[in-house]
Amino acid sequence: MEDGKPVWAPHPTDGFQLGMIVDIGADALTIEPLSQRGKTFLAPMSQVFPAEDDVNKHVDDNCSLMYLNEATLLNNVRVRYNKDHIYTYVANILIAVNPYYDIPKLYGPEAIKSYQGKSLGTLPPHVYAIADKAYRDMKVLKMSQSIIVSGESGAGKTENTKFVLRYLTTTYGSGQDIDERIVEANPLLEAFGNAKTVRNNNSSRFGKFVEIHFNDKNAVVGGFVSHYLLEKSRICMQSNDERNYHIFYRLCAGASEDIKKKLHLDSPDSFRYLNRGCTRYFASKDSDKQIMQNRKSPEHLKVGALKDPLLDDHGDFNRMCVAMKKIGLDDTEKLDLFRVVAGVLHLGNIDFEETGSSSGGCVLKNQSGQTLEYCADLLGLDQDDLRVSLTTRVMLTTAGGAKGTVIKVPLKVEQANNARDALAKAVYSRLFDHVVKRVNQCFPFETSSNFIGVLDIAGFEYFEHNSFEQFCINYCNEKLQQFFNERILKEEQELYQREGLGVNEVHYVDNQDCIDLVEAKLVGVLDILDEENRLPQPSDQHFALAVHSKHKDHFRLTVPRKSKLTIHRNLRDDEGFIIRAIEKNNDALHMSLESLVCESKDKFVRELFENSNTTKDSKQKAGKLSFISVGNKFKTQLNLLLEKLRSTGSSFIRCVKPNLKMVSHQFEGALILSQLQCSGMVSVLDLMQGGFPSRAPFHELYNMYKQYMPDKLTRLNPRLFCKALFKALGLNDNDFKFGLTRVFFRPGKFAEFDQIMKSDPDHLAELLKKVNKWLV
Ligand code: AOV
Ligand code: MG
Repeated sequence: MEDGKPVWAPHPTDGFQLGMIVDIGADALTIEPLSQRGKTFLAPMSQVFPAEDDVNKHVDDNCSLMYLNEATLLNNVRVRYNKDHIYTYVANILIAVNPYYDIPKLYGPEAIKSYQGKSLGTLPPHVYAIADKAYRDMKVLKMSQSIIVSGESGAGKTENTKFVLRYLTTTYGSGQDIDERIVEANPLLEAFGNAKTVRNNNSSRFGKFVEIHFNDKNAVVGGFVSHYLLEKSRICMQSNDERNYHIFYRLCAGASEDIKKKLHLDSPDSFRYLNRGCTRYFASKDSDKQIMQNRKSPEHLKVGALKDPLLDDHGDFNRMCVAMKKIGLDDTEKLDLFRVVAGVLHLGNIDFEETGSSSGGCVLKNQSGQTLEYCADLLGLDQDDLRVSLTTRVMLTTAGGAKGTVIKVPLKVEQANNARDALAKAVYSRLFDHVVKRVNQCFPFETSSNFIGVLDIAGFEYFEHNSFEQFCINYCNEKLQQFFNERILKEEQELYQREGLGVNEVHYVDNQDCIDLVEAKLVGVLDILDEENRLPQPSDQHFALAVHSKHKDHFRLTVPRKSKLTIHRNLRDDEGFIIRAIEKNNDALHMSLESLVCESKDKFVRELFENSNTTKDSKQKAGKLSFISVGNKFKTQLNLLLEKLRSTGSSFIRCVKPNLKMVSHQFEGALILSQLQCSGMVSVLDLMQGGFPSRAPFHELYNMYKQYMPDKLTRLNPRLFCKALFKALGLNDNDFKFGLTRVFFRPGKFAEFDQIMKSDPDHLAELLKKVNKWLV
């Protein structure tokens, strides 16, 4: 840092502020903020960064700044955001800030056209530019590509994913139905897999990898969607101010009277699965809209989620129906879906009460009779069978090692409630699987040469109480972070080596140990959890103890409070995970419930449960509650996904949420800074600052200036030509390095070079003469 120049110093809400260094201590600096002359504060040396000369200047590619650090990155992103330039590059990585409003013309047909075939960097940063790069890489390298979109809830992953899909199908489609279907599948997937949360009114509660497949002529031939981990707890219970999946409310709001009657639907308020965990709301006044937007006001807590003024369930229902039609779902199929959704709602309304008899069991409450009838009817079940399966459990006695007898054990009220909820979750998640499968049938392809896959999966989540879902999501993000490190950091290092630059080793945080802790065979958290699940009486406490005893001195684990397991990520001070994992790790239904739905009179319901691997298993064990591991299934899926990603070329989009209020034009610096840090961007900058972030292949420079060159020069090979050019320009030797195939620039130096080259043609001609002279 130079004397007398402002620096970036920490600021509690803005992230950084400009200030002057007035004193230098042993490990802290005394800073006088520019905005508050005369006042000073102390800042740790490591958190004060040099600022660019002009802090109002912004650049498309952050690497063309002189100082690459988290403060200049944040400032560049801020200046750009204020001008509606929500996209910024850091080398090839795209940062996308959610604008929370529709920026005019940003995504329109003209924008789509303009990015076609253009190299990254020739036009302003854009998600379309990344999509086009993926396409060109696929075409040129004859290799499948993936685009990894990450960021926290509400950062804009799903919206950007949709822009990529729309861009690719519009630009490189075959002009047939398929193109539109790939885009129109989204409203359907979102209806069943998205919900309103406090962080996002349209939060995806599942992860997805959407592949667009291309033929040997590089035209779109079809698509394929893989999905990961639908959040099941939401089906039966929602937190304050959150909602269940959109489809439930949309169906209640938008279905025709005829269908409503058939499905015995009423207002969402009459269903337990929709009216718990959220406060009631009926009116839809403008004043309430304001309340909803001001999420911190106490009034906000009063208006709730059932009829949300920010969501238009009726309109959304109609839009969803249009999408269903476009992707080719007929009325029967539509009704199949709606029937099961309604069945789940009625199932949730079944209530139990103690029998009062000595057996200690429970029965259905009187008023649940009608509900039971509706539910059984809609799901094609026998009323009595459903009643019995919900209130009893089949057990196998193994007295004296003799062949067991099957007995029916009555369930307590709480157990019956659990059985009901487990059934609802099983039915709904199977329904979601079906929706994905059905969507896949609408863009089939016979042969595919390559694909471009877009990954839209939730980023790291840290709540006050972190449950098994957060554990899985964060585990997934550790894996993706490792992939990112591998690709960006390792590859950068390898490039330097390949090009013979003689740059010292690049350092980055390796998180393999954290991943091992979760997924290692036998001793990893997931396997220990499975082991616990298989015990006759598994418990969260015992599980937590087992993890801690197997990893006594692991630096990422802290000593448990009761049934608490804390895994530290890097050096973040986490809230820790309170894992209620035992139940959530098990996907199996009681055997009697399982066989009940498997033998449904309703063909559609029966098919939902076809190939369910529990049936055989549970019959073998005759009544024992079988166990299907959710965690290990996810691990397997995730490892397959990573294998796939590793076999493709990759691009990264880092989405950023600008504020917690979900409003436009509000840049909360500190919040954004932490997202940039978490996404690994800051490590990338460190890497770049010490290295050569801008580079240009010799042949590109050569081609760029060939037409101006005297004959003698065109006979030179591109590398020699560049050497001559650089010599003639009198560039400082420290600012660039010649590799084997390209020239590398120190931070900010490519911009200087570019400036000279782009200056007027006469000037360029003069320079080229110099080149000529130098050669002679
Ligand atoms: P997410 O996918 O990252 O969250 P979304 O893509 O659903 O976030 O974005 C949240 C909301 O922000 C959207 O519903 C839009 O209203 C708005 N938004 C996002 N990107 C844009 C954009 N480019 N232009 C205008 N508005 C935008 V989650 O699924 O919760 O992790 O689980
Ligand atoms: Mg999403």
